[in-house]
Amino acid sequence: NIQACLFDLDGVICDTAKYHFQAWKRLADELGFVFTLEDNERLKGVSRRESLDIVLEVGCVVADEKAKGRMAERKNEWYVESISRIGEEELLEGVKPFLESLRKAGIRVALGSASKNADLILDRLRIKGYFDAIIDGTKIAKAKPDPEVFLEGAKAVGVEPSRCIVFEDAVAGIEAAKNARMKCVGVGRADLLRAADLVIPSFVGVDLSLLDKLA
Ligand code: G16
Ligand code: MG
Repeated sequence: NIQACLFDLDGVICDTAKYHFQAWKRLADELGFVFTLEDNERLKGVSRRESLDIVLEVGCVVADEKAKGRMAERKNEWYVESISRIGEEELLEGVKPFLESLRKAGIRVALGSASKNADLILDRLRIKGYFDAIIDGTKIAKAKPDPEVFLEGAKAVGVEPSRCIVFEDAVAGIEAAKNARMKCVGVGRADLLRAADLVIPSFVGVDLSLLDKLA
């Protein structure tokens, strides 16, 4: 039986990708090159520093470590500025009712995100209380597809990996779940998320019966 649900943040609970995009685009504008929404797709689930390397590669910009550190910091300041203003309305549809039903059923809930701003985002979305554990970029060393973030989540809520379901929108995240020997539900397009055990387009109408399908 499933005893815990582990959630990715960006693309599963909230569409923070658009705010990451705005901030990276602002950096690209300053550096004098074009950064598109399509380029931004490559940054999903990727850590801040790795994202910066991809952004600089798009613009063919070469920079030393010190300059890169400053760029990543400025991007983050702009990003934090925008997410500090978000509210409950940014929660993706169906997420809150599903979190509520998990709570009522006594299923443990954890976050497994690459973001170092996860705490702030959950706060702004007013859903922090639904999480028994928050494992984010401040607590892990190895990025997805490494299973670390989800294994730590399972450990934090005291549940065996085989009794956990991961909800993910990124291919690397699904791989991370598989590497952790957990069940995985892809959230998004079935053609892109083939490696998941099951794919849902969104959480609209999703209830506890989903857990039985994967048990
Ligand atoms: C998220 C986003 C990534 C972002 C990363 C780090 O991952 O998908 O685009 O680069 O967090 O974010 P921050 O700069 O806030 O530390 P996830 O795992 O929640 O999908
Ligand atoms: Mg994601």
